[in-house]
Amino acid sequence: MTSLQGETFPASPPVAPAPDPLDLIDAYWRAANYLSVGQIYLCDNPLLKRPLALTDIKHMLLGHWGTTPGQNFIYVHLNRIIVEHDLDMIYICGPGHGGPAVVANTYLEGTYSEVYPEISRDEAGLQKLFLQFSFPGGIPSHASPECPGSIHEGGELGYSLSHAFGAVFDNPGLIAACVIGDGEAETGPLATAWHSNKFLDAATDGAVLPILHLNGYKISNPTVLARIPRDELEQLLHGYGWTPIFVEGHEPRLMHEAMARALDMAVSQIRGHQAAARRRGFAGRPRWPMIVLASPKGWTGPKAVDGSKVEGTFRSHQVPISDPVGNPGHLRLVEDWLLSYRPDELFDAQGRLIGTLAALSPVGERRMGANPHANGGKLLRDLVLPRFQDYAFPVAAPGVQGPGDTRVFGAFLRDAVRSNDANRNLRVFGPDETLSNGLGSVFEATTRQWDAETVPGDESLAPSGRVMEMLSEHQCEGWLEGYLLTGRHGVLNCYEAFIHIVDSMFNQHAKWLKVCRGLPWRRPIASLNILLTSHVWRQDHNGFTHQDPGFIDHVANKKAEIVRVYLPPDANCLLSVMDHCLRSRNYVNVVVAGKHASPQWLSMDEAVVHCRQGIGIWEWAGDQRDPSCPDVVMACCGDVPTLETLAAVSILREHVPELRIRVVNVVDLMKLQSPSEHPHGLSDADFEAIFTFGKPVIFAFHAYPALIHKLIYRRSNHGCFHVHGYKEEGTITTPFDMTVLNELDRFHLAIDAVRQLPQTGEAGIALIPLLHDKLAQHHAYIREHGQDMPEIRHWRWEPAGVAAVGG
Ligand SMILES: Cc1ncc(C[n+]2csc(CCOP(=O)(O)OP(=O)(O)O)c2C)c(N)n1
Ligand SMILES: [Mg+2]
Repeated sequence: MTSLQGETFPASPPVAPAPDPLDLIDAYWRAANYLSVGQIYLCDNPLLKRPLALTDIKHMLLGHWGTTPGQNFIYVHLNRIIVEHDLDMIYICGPGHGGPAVVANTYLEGTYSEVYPEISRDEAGLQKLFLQFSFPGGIPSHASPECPGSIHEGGELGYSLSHAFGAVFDNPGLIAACVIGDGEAETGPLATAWHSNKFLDAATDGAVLPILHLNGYKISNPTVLARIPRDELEQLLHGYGWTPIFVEGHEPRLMHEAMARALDMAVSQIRGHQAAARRRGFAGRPRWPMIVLASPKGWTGPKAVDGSKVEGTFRSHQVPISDPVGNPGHLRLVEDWLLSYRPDELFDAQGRLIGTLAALSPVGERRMGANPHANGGKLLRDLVLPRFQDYAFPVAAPGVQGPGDTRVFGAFLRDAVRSNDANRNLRVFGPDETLSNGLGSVFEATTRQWDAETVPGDESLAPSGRVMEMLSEHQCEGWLEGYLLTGRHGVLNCYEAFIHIVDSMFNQHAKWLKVCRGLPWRRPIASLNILLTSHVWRQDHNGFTHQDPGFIDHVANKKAEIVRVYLPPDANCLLSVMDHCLRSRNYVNVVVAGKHASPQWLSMDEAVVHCRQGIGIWEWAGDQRDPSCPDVVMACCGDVPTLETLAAVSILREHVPELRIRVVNVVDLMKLQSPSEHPHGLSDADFEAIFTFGKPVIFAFHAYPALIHKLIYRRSNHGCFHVHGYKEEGTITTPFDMTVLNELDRFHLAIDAVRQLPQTGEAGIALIPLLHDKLAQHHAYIREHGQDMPEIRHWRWEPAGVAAVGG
C-alpha cells in the first residue's frame, strides 16, 4: 500500500517568489467550493458585495454539500495532471448528487458558458448559475445530462465504474477518472465492477482511474469501507486486482501535496502499463493504480451547527445549515462559510475568475467538460453493416423448419463484427450466454475479451475481442451504456427472465435519453439494443425461475419517444428488425426472439415489408374466400404464440370449415397503441381495418396479457379482445405444456374462438369436448413419456385444402 498521509507529510518546500502551484490549486478549489455553496443557497448577491440578506437566500434549499468539496478537490487536481501530461480525460461523478461540483468546475473552466451562453462568466452569469440549481425551470442537483462533460448522472448509485470502463474500451488514449462514493461502493453493481480490470486490454483500451471517495458516511450512516481497518480495505482492493494509493487527511496544504503526488504516481503507472503492453504485447494483467481519498465529508464546511458536529460527519450530507430564514444565526453562518473561501481573492469585480486561476484549467477539448467522449454522438460513426438480406433463411413455403432464429441472426452479427473490426466500434455484451443464446457464430470472427489468466482448453478467450462476458447483468449493461454514451455501438444479449436484474439501469438510461432529446448540443447516440432470448416459452428445461416475460411491461412504461419493443415471429423478421435497431439512434430497442428450431413463416422480401409495417394481416394463413369480412381475428405476437395461433387456425379450419378466419401478426408492439401515445401507433381507422370493428379477436401474446389490454385501452374495439399470454404458470415441463399451463396453446385458443362464435353451431359444440380430450391426452402423455405428443412435435403448417401434418 502506498499511503500519502496528509497529516504526516514532510514539510513543504520553501515558498518561491512565484506563486506556489499548490497555493493556486488551493485557491481554485476554494473558488469551486464557493460556487458550490452559492448554488445551494443563493439567488442573488453572488459575489457578496453587500452583507448577505434573507432576500439573497433561496426559498427551498436543496442539494448535497457533503460529497462536493471532495469532488472539487479531485477535479482541480485532475485539471493539473491533464495539463501537465496533456491527458485525454473524462470525469465520472459516481456520487452524482455532487452536481454542484461538476457544475462549478465546468463553469470555472469555461465550458458551461460556451454551452449555455446566458450563464456568462461575470456577475450576472454567476447569479443565474446559482439561481438555476435545483430550482423550478433550472437544472437538477445531480451530474445530469444538462451538465457538459457528464456521461453519468449518478442519481441511482452503483454504475459509475462500469460506465467508466465502457467509456475506455477501444479508446486507447482515454483515461476515465471515476469518483466512487464509499456508500456507492456498498451497492452490488459497484462491488462487482472492480473486476472490470480483468476485461481491459492495456494495448487497445484506455484506462480507468478509480478514486474511492472515502469520506466516511452516506446519508445518515457510516460506510462499511470506512469502518474496516485500513489494512483490510487495502487487502480488499488489492484482492480486486488494484494498486491502491491512499491520500488521507484534512489539512488542505498537506492534502494538496499528497493528492498531487498520488496522481503523479497513478498516471505514471498507467502510462507504464500501457507502454509495456503496446510495445511488447500482452504479458499478463497489469495491477492498475487507484486512489483512495480519505477526507472529511463536508470538508471546509461549517464545523458545527446548533451544537452538533457537521464537518466530517453524516450531517454534512445535504444542506448543513438548513434554516437561514427562520434563524438569523444560520444566515450569519452561511455568510461566514461563503466568506471563508475569500471570494474577493478569487473573482474580480466583474465576477470573473482571476487570470492566474483561470490559467490552471486545461484548454479546448482537454477540459473535462468539453471532452468529446462525454458527448459521444459527436464521435459516432455509422456501423458498416452487411446486407441482412444476404443472411435470409430460405422459406419456400410458410412453415418450413428453421435452425433457431438467433442462430440465423448470429451469422449476420458475426459479419457485422468483422466489418467493423477496423473501426473498433461494435461490441457484443452478455452475461455468459452469447453461445447459449444461439449467437455462437460471432466466435468465428472474434473472441471474448479476457485479460485474466487462461489455461489450455479455454475457448474463444483473448486479451482483446469484441465479445464482453461477465456473469453480472449489471456489469454488462453498465459497460454497454458507457460504450454507447461515448459514441460506439453494441448489443446486449440476455436471458429474458434475468434482464429484470437491470430494470432500474434501463430506467436510468431511458431517463438520460429523454433529457438529452431536449438538449440540442447533445448529439444522438446509438440505441441501446437488448436482445432477449432463451425466453419464457422455451425455458421448460430450467423451470419457473427462468420464466418471466415481464421486462417488456416495464419498458412500456417509459416515454414513447425512447422505447421500442419488437417480437419478430421468425428469423427473417429478426434479421430485418436487428438491422433496423443497429442503425437507429437514441432509443432503447428491446427485441424478443427464439433460439430453438422453429417454423419459419416469411420469405425475406415478405419479412422486410412485414417489419416495416410492424403489423400485418397474414392473408396466406387466413380464410381466402372473403378476406375482407372475417368472423374472427386470430392475432399473435411472439414466435411461440405465432406457432400456436397457426396451429389453432388449422384446427378450426378442419373442424369448422365455414369459419372465416383472419390472421394478424404483430412485430412492433407499439403499433397497438394510439398514435397519441406512441409515434408508431396505428391510427384508429387502420387499427379497425386490421382488427375489425366488433369481431372477436383471440390474441396470443408472448408476455403478460394485461400489457395488450393496457396498450389498446383507447381503441373502440378493446372489448372484443381476448388475450392469452403468460399467467405466471411455470415449471420444468415440456415446451408445449408451458403453453397449455398458461392457456396459450392451440387447443385453448381454438376453444376460446369457438366460445366467442355462437355461429359455429353444432360443429363448434362438438369441437370443444374434442379439444378438452386433446388436453387430457396431452396431460397423460407427457407424464408417461416425458415429451410432447408426436402430433405436437411433428406438427407442420399446411396451406388451406391440405390437412396439417400431425394434427
Ligand atoms: C441505489 C441508490 N440507493 C439509494 C440512494 C439514496 N442516496 C443518495 S446519496 C446516498 C448516500 C451516498 O453515500 P456515498 O456514496 O458515500 O456518497 P457521498 O458520501 O460522497 O455523498 C444515498 C443512500 C441512491 N441515490 N441510489
Ligand atoms: Mg460517502
